[in-house]
Amino acid sequence: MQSVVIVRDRTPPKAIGYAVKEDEEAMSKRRQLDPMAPWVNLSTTPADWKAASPALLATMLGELHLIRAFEETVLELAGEGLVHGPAHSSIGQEGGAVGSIVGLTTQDAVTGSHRGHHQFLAKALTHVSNGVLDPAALVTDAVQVVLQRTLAEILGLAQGYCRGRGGSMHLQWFEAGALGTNAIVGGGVPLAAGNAWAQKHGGTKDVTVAYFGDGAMNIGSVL
Ligand SMILES: Cc1ncc(C[n+]2csc(CCOP(=O)(O)OP(=O)(O)O)c2C)c(N)n1
Repeated sequence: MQSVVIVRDRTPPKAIGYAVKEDEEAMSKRRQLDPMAPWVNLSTTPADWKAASPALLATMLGELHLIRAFEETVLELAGEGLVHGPAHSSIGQEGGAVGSIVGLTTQDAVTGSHRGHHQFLAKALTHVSNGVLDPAALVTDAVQVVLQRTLAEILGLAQGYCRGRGGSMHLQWFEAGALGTNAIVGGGVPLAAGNAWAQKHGGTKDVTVAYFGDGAMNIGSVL
């Protein structure tokens, strides 16, 4: 798929209703921009849903519920003034994180930026559950530890994955393949590229997934 990105394009002066000379008009040039890396849009089909195993769908539903409840709790605590630092909630974006992470192995890696609770949790939960959750008994001991340590990190407490020194924007657990979120818009992309390079040159088939918001699109480290 070809995608065209028009950056801060201006409406041609004529179109907004005042006269310009021919040479002024000639100053406006258009050049088609095509990303060097292939971009694809991935969407599901009815056949995908038919082929998806009930166990996979149950696991996805379980992760979605856990992350949603977690984010609601973070917002509640932030509202009470108990988060001493930022709380960049990812509420409403759980689906993208779970859908893209549930199929990853522990050796696969993820990076994120300032808004990454959902990606971090999806990776950590997939790691401790080996990608299988039972919605009827969601909070196993291992899941409880992930939720508690992640919340502790956001609250700046010592139980956190980074001993509470990172907070909401710095969630990292190497053992789970969560290489780290960080405060730089688009900042996870070069880290992911470096890790993917190492994976490739290590002869593995592992992948690294980087997440970024639309605000990061024109940051130099992303495109
Ligand atoms: C390099 C850099 N520039 C500016 C900021 C300040 N900043 C923090 S969040 C943000 C908006 C990011 O938008 P987007 O990437 O779309 O993510 P969203 O917050 O909308 O999920 C900006 C500009 C920053 N953290 N890093």
